[in-house]
Formats: sequence, C-alpha cells, structure tokens
Amino acid sequence: MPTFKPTAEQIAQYHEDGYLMVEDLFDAQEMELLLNIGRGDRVKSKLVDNPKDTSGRESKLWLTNDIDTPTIYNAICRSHRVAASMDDLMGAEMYLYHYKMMVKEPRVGGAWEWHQDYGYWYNNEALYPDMASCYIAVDRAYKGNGCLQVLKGSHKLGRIEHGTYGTQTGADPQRVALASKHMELVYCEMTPGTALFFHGNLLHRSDPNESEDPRWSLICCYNAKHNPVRATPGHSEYRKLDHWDDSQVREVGQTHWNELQAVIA
Ligand SMILES: O=C(O)CCC(=O)C(=O)O
Repeated sequence: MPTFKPTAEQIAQYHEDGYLMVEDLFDAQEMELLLNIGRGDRVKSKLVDNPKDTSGRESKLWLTNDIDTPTIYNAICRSHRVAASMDDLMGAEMYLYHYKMMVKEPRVGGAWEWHQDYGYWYNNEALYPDMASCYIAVDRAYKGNGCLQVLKGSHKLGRIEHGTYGTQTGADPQRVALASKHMELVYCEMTPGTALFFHGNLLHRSDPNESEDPRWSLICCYNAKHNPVRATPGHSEYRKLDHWDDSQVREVGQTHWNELQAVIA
C-alpha cells in the first residue's frame, strides 16, 4: 500500500512551481477499484453534468461535498497521503471543499479553458487564494486524451480576471498569452495512480480527447481553515476533516464495491 509524506525539498518545489507531481500515489488495485466503482455508481451518475467547451464538445463530471458516506472517494480525499500532504504543502489546516470525477470519453470529451480554480472560487467569496487540489489520474492521461496542462510558476501571478468563454469560465486570454511568453507550459502526462497537487492560482487547461482512450480523473479540492468562503451547492464552509489511514482506500473501497455489485445484481 503506497504512503506518502512530502519532504522539505518537495514542499519547496511546490511553492516554486505551484504544483507537485507524485508518481504512484495510488497503486493499480486501488485505481481499478476506483474505476469500477466510478463506472457502476448509480448514485453519482444522477449528479452528472455535461459542460460543453467552446466548440460544443461535452465532458462529463459529477461534483459533491459529501464527506460522511463511507465511500472510496472519501477514503481517498481523507487519506493521509492526500489530506495530510495537502496540509504540509499549503502550510495550513486544509479541509475538503469538494471533490469531483472528471470524465473525458474517447473522441468526445471536450477541452477546458485556461483558468485558475481560485478564479471560480473567488466568486464564492473565498477571501484568500489558500486553496488547492489533488488531481488523481484514474486512467492514463497523456497529450492524446487531453491531459492537464499547467503554466509552471503561474500561481505567483495572483488572481487573473476571469470571464465567460463558450459555456466555461476562463482566465483573461490576453493575460494568459502574456504569461505564456515567460512561463513554461508543462503537459502533465500521468500513469494511473499518479497525483498532481496544485495551487488554486495555478493556470491550467486541457485539450479535448482525440484518442480512443477514456480519461477519468478524481479531483479533490481543499480550502484552508482560516479562509472564509460562502457555502454554495456542493462547496463547503469549514468542517474539520479527520484523516483516515491509507489502508482505508482498499478496505472502504472493497466494501463500497461489494455494496454496488449487490445493487447492480
Ligand atoms: O479535467 C480537466 O482536464 C480540467 C479540470 C479542471 O481544470 C478543473 O476541474 O479545474
């Protein structure tokens, strides 16, 4: 069972780059469980939204702030390797703001415009940008299926003005073009189980899925305890987040999967 605690060097790198990629934060069995549960989850499938990109291509996502149900999602969001690492990287007590499953189906899944997550969350009256996410690759993510792209170090720019482009909220394109002249564009290619911790002000985007491979990912989003925010549907004010042992991903996940199979049968 993988465990993880960021070193002082990794924390410094996170502050410098605005992100930290950790390979194999979850093992193949944990990701297989997550994918099976994600595909068979009738409760979550009722929450699915289909946002369109500027060219009309649809992605699928569900989003929730449920922290109480003993699901594999909560076992991951509460796990020491994610939640305690988030505290270490952000230097603050972080709580789960929400989490979401992002699905880009083969040949169908759409693009995401350049944005900062704080560009969205600012509108929920989050006072500080002391917010961050952990993107977990459930499927392999690579250029062809629209992996995440980031502008390295862009979290240091502060919040950029956001507007509506197509049906999505995006960062001011002129400002992004300016930043792109000075900052390295990194394609975050990831194997299943690899995770990307990234700051709420890091500029990121992704291309549509042009491949035959699906691209599922779970994104766990956290806010600092000291950062007031207005609760909105699916997004929470401060609630203490107890961390669970890393072994719970497998244990809670297996029970979750058994329950789902019983419902499906
Ligand atoms: O899944 C993606 O490609 C992008 C998701 C994203 O940017 C977000 O949820 O903030």
